[in-house]
Amino acid sequence: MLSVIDLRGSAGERIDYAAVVPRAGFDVAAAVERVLPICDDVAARGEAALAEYSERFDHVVPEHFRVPASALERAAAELDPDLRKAFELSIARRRTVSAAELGEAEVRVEVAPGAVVTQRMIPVNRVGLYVPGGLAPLASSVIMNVVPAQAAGVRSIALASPPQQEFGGLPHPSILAVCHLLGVDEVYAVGGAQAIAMFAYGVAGLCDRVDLVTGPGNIYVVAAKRALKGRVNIDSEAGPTEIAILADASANPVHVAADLISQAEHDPLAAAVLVTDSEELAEAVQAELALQVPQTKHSERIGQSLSGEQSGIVLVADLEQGVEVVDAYAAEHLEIHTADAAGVAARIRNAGAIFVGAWSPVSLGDYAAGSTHVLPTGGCACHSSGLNVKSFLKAVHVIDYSREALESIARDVEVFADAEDLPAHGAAVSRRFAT
Ligand code: HSO
Ligand code: ZN
Repeated sequence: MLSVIDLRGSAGERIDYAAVVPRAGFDVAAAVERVLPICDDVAARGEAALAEYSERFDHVVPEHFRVPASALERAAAELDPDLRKAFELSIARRRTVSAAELGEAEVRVEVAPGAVVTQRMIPVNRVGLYVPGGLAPLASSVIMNVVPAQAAGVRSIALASPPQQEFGGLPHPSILAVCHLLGVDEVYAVGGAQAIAMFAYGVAGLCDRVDLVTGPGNIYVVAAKRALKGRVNIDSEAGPTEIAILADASANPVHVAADLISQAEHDPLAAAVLVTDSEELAEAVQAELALQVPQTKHSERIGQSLSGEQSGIVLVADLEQGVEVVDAYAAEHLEIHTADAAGVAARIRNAGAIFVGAWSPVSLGDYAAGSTHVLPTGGCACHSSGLNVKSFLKAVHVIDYSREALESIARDVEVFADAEDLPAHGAAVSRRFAT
């Protein structure tokens, strides 16, 4: 079911593994062209434009774009008790980890007597969180967006999710229920690029503009985030989900196959990549996939994902080469199923999140580990982080020097400024001490 790429002959060679390992085409640039007119239209015509795009893309226009408080309360009241318990567990664990991520609010350094630089972490004022509707209603994404924002101390939180025809133009009730559990009452039944534009520009009489937009979405959502970056800040661009598994002969093929399938379930474009030095494991996983895929509900899109060019098995000579390959690939999710899983995991530099050993599947991280599931895809893990408390904080340096502290380095500043041919910079210091 998975295609095989054999790299065993090229161990030790200098090859660009990132170009060899398959990856889905995700042409954000082309999508930007398509969403720009939508964004401009929302900026110009506000709610009228939202209604038009809602009709066109979601096939329903909500009675109110702002979800009424009563709908949030009702959704929470009607929650199945077991599901409520699962939500609460997920929230509690993500909160515990978020509190630890927060770190010091201030770092104060006296670099010389009377020369103080303090770094203050200040939350952004207002954020817009996007939660996709798509193939599955991702209530868990509400938790992953909201909890770190709250832990960071963000004062104003707005959330948007597409209106659903079958729920009378409201977002999915499980999304509304989680909002209520988390105390988020500013919720919009707005989806797609138009939701991102609403956040970036604001819509008169409906929604104030935000400073930062976060959350995953389809290619149009990602394109709108890219197009409007600068006007607002964004978290990383999240494309189709990816799982890479680095495994040796000690791995259990039943687990490996189940985990590949789990992320393939998201999207026909999802990527599932197994990197292994064991041909026997590779064969056993193929056999397991053939067994497990037909048994699962969404076997059609899973089959598309696994047989797509973005998925495959990469055979490597040894774990050394395996680490190089997964590092170059920089997967959104990386599972390590090797005899010394923790040791191998410690050597990985590029992955959105690393899942260590047989008992830490990606699905655990998707819902309840305490970690985030909003993670960089498409190789962005080599420069970006998953959504976390720091995503919602700005580092502000506060500079506080005494007269003596400035005077003692005035000449250095002046010399430096002269070298850049910016003498007025130097004068701004030296004038203070001119006699
Ligand atoms: N694996 C997805 C997140 C998710 N899974 C939500 C289930 N629900 C991207 O990290
Ligand atoms: Zn998932």
